[in-house]
Amino acid sequence: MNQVFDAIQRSAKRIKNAIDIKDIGYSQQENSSGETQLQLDIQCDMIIEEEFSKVAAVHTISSEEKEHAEELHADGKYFISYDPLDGSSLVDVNLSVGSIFGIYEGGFGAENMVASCYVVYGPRVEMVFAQNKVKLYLLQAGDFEYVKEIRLTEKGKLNAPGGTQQNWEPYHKEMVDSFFKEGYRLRYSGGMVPDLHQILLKGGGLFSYPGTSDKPEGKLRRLFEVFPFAFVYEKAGGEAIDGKGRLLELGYRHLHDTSPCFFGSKYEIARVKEVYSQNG
Ligand code: FDP
Ligand code: ZN
Repeated sequence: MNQVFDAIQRSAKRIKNAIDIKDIGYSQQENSSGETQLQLDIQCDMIIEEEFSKVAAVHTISSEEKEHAEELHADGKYFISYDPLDGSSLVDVNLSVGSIFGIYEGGFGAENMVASCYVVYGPRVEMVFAQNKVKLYLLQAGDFEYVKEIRLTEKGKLNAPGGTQQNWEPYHKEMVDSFFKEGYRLRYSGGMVPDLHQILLKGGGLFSYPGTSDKPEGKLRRLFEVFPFAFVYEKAGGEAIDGKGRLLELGYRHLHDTSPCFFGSKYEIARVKEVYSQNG
């Protein structure tokens, strides 16, 4: 696992660099010197693939950017799903973006998950690694330094409701409003990584991305986004559900399957369960 962790750290530093130096607006076009440039998310995908290729313990990787999984080392034990640059459209407006990693042993699937990790590229680069505990690291002078353990409180103050409101179910809207009526504050940047990171570090709250009339299975991808964050939230003392049951008890049929998802502290998730068991 240490080698996997090291490979993620190396990837994160290279991705940070790629974000910093990337020419804006030249994606898949010729740049001023006549060479074709790669889209930033593709470039980040290649960086991660390159770093995991060096780790013999990694059996297979699956990227949000690619349709199929790719075997790297037949004798390895880890299967890693990753979203190389989540929220990549936010780079253009200089908001935070992130990389997400789900680490499985013996095969993909929530039941095989043994660790997960994400990196936030914001004013600072931070990494959160969840195994038995959830630990925060900060990139400082070229290295990731341990900062602290992250624990969620029982009840938070932030509400991050995803999805197009126009397509929300009426009971979902009522539930979201009920939190605002209780004094919760809206925090939603449109980047899953910084939005969930904020709730974790500010003690708690609710991030929701429900099934909607146009997308009954939600938008966020199980293997690349939902399972890794569900693992982080549970290990930090919170909960992660699809409306009724634990996200980490969901299976998947295709690598790119999505799921409605709710991440939060215990108090908020109890309300989601109450509302969704009566309606969903
Ligand atoms: P994006 O499509 O910009 O990569 O990965 C999906 C995601 O971003 C998440 O980061 C984010 O939480 C969500 O989409 C935002 O979706 P909406 O714009 O529908 O709120
Ligand atoms: Zn994503």
